Amino acid sequence: MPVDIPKDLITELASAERVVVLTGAGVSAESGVPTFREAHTGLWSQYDPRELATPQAFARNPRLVWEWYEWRRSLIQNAKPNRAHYALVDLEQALPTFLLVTQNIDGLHWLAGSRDMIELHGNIARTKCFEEGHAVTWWAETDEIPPRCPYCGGPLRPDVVWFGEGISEQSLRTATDAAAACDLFVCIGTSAVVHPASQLPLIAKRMGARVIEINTEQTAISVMADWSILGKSGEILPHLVREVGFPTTAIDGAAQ
Ligand code: BJW
Repeated sequence: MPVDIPKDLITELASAERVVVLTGAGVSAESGVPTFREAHTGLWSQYDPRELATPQAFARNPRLVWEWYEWRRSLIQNAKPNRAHYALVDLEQALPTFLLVTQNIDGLHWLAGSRDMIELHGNIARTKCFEEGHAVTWWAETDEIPPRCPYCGGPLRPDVVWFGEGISEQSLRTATDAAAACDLFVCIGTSAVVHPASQLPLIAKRMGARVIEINTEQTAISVMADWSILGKSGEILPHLVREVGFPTTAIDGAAQ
């Protein structure tokens, strides 16, 4: 049974002109994609990010890092968008100005149908050259792991943003400008501890926006949020879309 959604939140969303949504790994949890920081189940409870998600780790042991991302790719390839992903498509279609900023690299928002979106931390389905950054869609299959860049011979890596690497300047500027100009900022399924994504709700709040959080737990931003709704995003979001009276997409095949 979904939780009660406060009436003033429903009114706020129904009349919002500019909405920015920030999503994190929790949104894909109900699709079977593991989160990062949850005790016992999060990837970082089992794997050391310093050995797998930094450019230094890749330089030290490119094979280990490549194979770990191949394993993650195979998990993600089998995942389907869930009801939270589809509810965000409904919001994009119903609201006058909407931007989805996701930290997720799994491509599930795109697969669900979101289009006004920024993938801040890249996309695991894409590959690029570690040395020169060439975007690569094809490479010669040899015994070498990781494979080599067809343009310069450098090792290939996933096109995701590792710790210590910068976010694309254009994506970050678009996300920051939208956060500063929105009237409602919605943070969903993120622990909100990773910089610079974690700054976006703070920027929005400072510029006068109201902030909604939807998460199964309290997070770093719960205290500053105007509404903090505890629960699964795949349950809360469709319920919220219905309560506001926006058209909803019934997706029977969505992951629960
Ligand atoms: C549900 C749910 C359900 C579960 N429904 N909810 C010291 C201070 C400040 C900053 C730094 C610092 N030292 C270093 C930094 C910079 C660093 C950083 O922020 N580190 C912090 C951890 C301290 N940031 C960077 O390096 C970034 N670059 C940068 O800042 O450049 C300039 C710079 C460089 C160096 C130093 C200083 C400045 C780049 C960050 C890149 C992050 N990359 C990763 C990996 C991507 C590739 C991959 O997937 O392998 O991105 S790390 C990982 O964390 C991934 C995620 O996108 C990101 C955020 O995680 P997220 O999505 O919030 O997941 P969780 O697991 O944390 O939370 C899930 C939430 O869902 C939980 O709250 C659950 O409760 C909830 N939930 N089920 C709703 N059903």
